[in-house]
Amino acid sequence: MNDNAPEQPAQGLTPGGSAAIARSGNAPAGVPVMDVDPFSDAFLTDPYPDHERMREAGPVFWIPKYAIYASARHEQVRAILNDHATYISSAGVGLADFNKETPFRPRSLILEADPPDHTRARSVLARILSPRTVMQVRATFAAEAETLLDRLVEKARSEGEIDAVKDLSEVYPLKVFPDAVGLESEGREMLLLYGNMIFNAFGPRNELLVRAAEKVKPLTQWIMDHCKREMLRPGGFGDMIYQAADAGEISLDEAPLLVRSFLSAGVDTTVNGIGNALLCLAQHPEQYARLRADPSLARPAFEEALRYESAVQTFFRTTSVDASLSGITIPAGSKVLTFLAAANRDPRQWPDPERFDIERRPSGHMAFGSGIHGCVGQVVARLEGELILAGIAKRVKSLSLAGKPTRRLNNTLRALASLPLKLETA
Ligand code: OVM
Repeated sequence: MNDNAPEQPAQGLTPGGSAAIARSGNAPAGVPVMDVDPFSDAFLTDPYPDHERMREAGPVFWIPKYAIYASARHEQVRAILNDHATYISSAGVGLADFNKETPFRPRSLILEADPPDHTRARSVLARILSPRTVMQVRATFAAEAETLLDRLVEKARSEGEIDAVKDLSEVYPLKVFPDAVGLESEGREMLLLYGNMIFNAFGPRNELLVRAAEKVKPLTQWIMDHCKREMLRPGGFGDMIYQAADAGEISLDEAPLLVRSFLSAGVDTTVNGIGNALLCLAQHPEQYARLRADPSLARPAFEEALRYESAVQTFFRTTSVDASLSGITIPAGSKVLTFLAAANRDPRQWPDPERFDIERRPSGHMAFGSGIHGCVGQVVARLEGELILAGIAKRVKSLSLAGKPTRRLNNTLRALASLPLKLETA
């Protein structure tokens, strides 16, 4: 594709498009039916009671409103994500079926691809985001966390409270990750708007998506402009993709689209991972006290927050063949919705799942997905989470809500608009 051309928003971003209407809502025989809209404001505001109903409905169930199969249990979500040949990604990992409608943007070479295409892209990004390379940015990420948190402690002292979203969870990832990618500072707030748009675009064409998509043209133009080699600092993660193209691992046309994956997936996810972790700690003071007493719990605390309030709540797959899951037949070409966040509170998997326990060590949680598409940036995400939580634990005796947190509803992300916090500093 011509990477100078603006991405085509296609027909995909206006309400009442063909997809949802064309499908039939007739329930397949023998499959439990859940009359639920997982993309409604009510569901997104508090998904957990519905998650429980969905897990109890059965291992696999049917959602008539969208004519899709779904699973909310850990065992089945894990099984789906680990059978990438049956449950494919190249037909899109949102509600839209790329075999039936044009994707709203050129498809991601890693997210919306299957082997063998996926494998090449994945190995380039996996090397750039490997523990070894990420180690090289650790000191910089740590210094930025220290500087920002010192400033916020001052702000909390002089103003009495901070907004942990506007002052912290949106600030830190927007600084350190794009810096590491090698993006200029100017205009970075575009990344948050773009993230909000693409994560809404995995859902239906509801009001959330329509509103987020109003700015789709200038946003995609800005993003694609900044994926060009000359816009990226030599030696950064973005430039490393172009070096992989120089080495012949990927083509030069593919490089900007892989940079786009960094800019798509690398900010809004960690913004909300960190924001949600701070909310969890503010709501569980006894857990914060344990972190305060032992800041080396920052990493397991962040992990437990990912399980308990997963930033990415859902992803879809599409069956490539007639599939059989827990005795239920899912015909070829079906969209299957995996409720990652519901799997993360499945009592079949986790003892006392509704308890936020920073010493739980919840290995096997689905917040980063699982299988060949499992989050390729999880080393970076964990680093950011750890550094922020450890930096707070060292400075702040206790934290508490200074007001009611507000949500930013998104079809895929569990996101906060504001989180007023009082910080008691030593
Ligand atoms: C991508 C992409 C976009 C959104 C999310 C994501 C969680 C990847 O463009 O590759 O992974």
